[in-house]
Amino acid sequence: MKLRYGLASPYARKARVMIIECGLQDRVELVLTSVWDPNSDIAADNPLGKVPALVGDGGEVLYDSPVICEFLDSQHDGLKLFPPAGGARWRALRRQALADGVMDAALLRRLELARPDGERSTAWAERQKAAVERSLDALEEEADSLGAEVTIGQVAIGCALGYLDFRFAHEDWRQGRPALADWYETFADRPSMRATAPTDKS
Ligand SMILES: N[C@@H](CCC(=O)N[C@@H](CS)C(=O)NCC(=O)O)C(=O)O
Repeated sequence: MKLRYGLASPYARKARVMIIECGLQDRVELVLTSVWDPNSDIAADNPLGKVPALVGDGGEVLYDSPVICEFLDSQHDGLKLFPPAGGARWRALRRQALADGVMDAALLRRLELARPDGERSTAWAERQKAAVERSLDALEEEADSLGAEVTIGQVAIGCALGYLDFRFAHEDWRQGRPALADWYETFADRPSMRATAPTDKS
């Protein structure tokens, strides 16, 4: 299998963390892909033009990080990061959705702020910022229950917080959120997280 990824992408980071957590390093080749390069061939694998995309040995392609992550979890016999059923499963999926939404809003805000004068909407950027702030507050509320397990929920939350540190370091999300900050300090120290820290350098 081949994972097409970007070094700065928090969505691709989820898949890279899963590969390590699931012990699949020998089965997945990492293929660095620049989606912003006008000559990028990513659309040949993912018509949406996005990373991550997972190309199977038979050529079948999976995309969108939740799909890729659940597929990777199906490829090992260890402890599952997608709980199989019941409340634990829905909690993990909801947490993943919340964290992916933080990534979406943070990325939209960043792209909006990078627009030239006259094309930029401050109101739109502020709307995205407010969504991130509310979501972080919600995560702070449940932070005490995050430490008990490692599921796709924690993986996605860790990648979302890592992205905020990477792109919005000047706006410290830890301020007023001590429980979330404590949880993240421990989670970010996992080998899977340390091995996948985002960077603009290739
Ligand atoms: N919902 C997708 C989002 C993936 C995504 O937006 N990836 C970004 C990189 S961080 C991308 O490839 N953007 C290229 C584009 O939007 O054209 C997922 O979870 O995989």
